[in-house]
Amino acid sequence: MSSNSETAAAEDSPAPGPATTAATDSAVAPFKVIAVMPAYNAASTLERTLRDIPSGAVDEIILVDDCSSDNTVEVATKLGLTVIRHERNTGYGGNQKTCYTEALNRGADVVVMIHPDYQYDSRVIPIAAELIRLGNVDLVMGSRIRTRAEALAGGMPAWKYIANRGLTMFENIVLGQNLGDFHSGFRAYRREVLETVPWRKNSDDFIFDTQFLAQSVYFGFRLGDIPVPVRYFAEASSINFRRSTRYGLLTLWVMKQFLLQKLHLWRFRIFQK
Ligand SMILES: Nc1nc2c(ncn2[C@@H]2O[C@H](COP(=O)(O)OP(=O)(O)O)[C@@H](O)[C@H]2O)c(=O)[nH]1
Ligand SMILES: [Mg+2]
Repeated sequence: MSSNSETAAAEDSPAPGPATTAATDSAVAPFKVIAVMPAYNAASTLERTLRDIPSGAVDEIILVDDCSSDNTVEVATKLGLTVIRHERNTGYGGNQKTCYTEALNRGADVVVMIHPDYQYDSRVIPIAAELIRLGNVDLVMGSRIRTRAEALAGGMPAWKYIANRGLTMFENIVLGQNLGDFHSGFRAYRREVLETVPWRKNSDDFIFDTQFLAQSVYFGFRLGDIPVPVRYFAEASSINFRRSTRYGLLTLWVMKQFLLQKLHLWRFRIFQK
């Protein structure tokens, strides 16, 4: 074989490596990163959350205020964010629906969701965006649980830790994944994920998050995670035992829906495009 025919064969075959997007193409293409913040009474923690975002890491920050009773809107406006205000409280899922609609309308290539309650380490935003830009994954989850000792020392209540471990293990098995934490509030998405997943059909409540992950797996997107240390303090965590229990039971229901849908035994709206 001459070296010429080897070159021709190499040109025909796809480039090696994990990326589906050619790295050279994405390196030159403009790549718009938008951070979205679903906010509810976040006035006292917003500025701290923003301060930790590395400069130049995001092109725009959209804050959606879900009819807070504090002055979240005034603080966010003063800090120069793009602010959208709900006239009535729609819930955490409803808030995210507005966040993603706005981010897509504004041309985001990657959307990073971060809570404005200063719970998640916002310094990792560019790392999550870069993993998506490189083509390694389509959706990045921030895992709050690197080790048990670290999670508990960081202030995660023991009952939350135990519930999280049980649910995450079960979800990994059902969805065929290997994520460290299925219930984190730090998430980054490739635009195509938001364009494909029918998240508008999801709940307006907290279970929106679990539905979204099950849908992402169902539609064939690649999920990955990075360690994101969290802080626990009064303003950063308001979900009580009762609400968490309801959320846990609904998570099991979403897993059941996923299995029935995958096995063609039933059809659920949230898995219909
Ligand atoms: N829209 C809306 N968001 C809420 C509500 N309660 C909490 N959130 C938001 O949901 C996110 C998670 O709530 P949080 O109390 O921090 O939960 P935890 O950290 O998991 O205990 C935060 O960004 C809150 O701003 C609510 O009633 N409505
Ligand atoms: Mg929180």
